[in-house]
Amino acid sequence: MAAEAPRSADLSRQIDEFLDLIQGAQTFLVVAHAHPDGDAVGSTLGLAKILQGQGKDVTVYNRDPVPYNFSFLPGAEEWVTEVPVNGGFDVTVVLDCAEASRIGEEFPKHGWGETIAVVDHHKTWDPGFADVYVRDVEAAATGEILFRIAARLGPITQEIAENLYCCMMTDTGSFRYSNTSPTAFRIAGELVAAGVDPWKMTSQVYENQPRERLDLLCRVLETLSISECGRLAFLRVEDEMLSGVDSDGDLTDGFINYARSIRGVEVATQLREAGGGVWRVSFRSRGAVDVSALAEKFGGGGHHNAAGCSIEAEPEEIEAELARALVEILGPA
Ligand SMILES: [Mn+2]
Repeated sequence: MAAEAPRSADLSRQIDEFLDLIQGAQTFLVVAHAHPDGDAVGSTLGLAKILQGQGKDVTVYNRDPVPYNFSFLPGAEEWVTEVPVNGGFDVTVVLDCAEASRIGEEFPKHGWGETIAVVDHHKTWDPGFADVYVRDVEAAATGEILFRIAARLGPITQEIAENLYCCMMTDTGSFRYSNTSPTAFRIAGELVAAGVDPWKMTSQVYENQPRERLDLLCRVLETLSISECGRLAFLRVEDEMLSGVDSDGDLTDGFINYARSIRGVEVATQLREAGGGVWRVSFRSRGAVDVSALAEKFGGGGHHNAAGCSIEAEPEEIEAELARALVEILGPA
């Protein structure tokens, strides 16, 4: 397996430090952000397989269950959604986020392990959270960084490859977004060479939808509104729409892309009821606008093209406030 050359001396040093940490430890807790997406699930299960291949004991935890379309991934059956009580872990590895708040309220201030390590590609991070960081904001996915780590440890098994391919495929929007770099294609190629069947991955992740998802999409698309200037689109997901819909995971994942796909729209936002008058707000931009900066204004964060935050207010107020903030960023039409 040809290892992808390190992007920078700094990344290489961070990976060395992470590998040293692994060698000296035996029991691991692996966790990613709540509401896990394909990169969070694939990197969690991929790292578990990498560590197990080194003879380590691994507990795979997330506050939320594995979404239905990722449950085929190798190792998904080991995923637990309860904080292990008598863990006593040597190391907790936090993936695809670099802040305690994104893991969920249950995550104790100092983690469960002696040491916390972060592997992440988000811009937003908390420098006081972990002991060891492997951060590369140029990486298309957290799975891309894990590929570099795995390649240092030995051959990439099919089980590792399927999980890391899931990371690459989902975080690049099936190799369509602007983060689809030559490196992303090269790594995806290595993973296919290691045994990944691209059609199997596509069909499990994207063409395995319950009928209820399309029914829900119809209801959510009815809420579509576009600002006067035509550059902002809003979608809303209300609890009521979800009543009677029974599924593991978020059936609304990806709906926001329909709003962004409208000609002239620069930023799409989706409001989702999160209980207690709080709305979880997601942003997707076409590229001109850095929505992570926008999300940070409201206490959230993310990437240039995809970010989110939570706001407590009436949905109409939130939409009006976001429209004002966005027009300020975008300038006059
Ligand atoms: Mn990611």
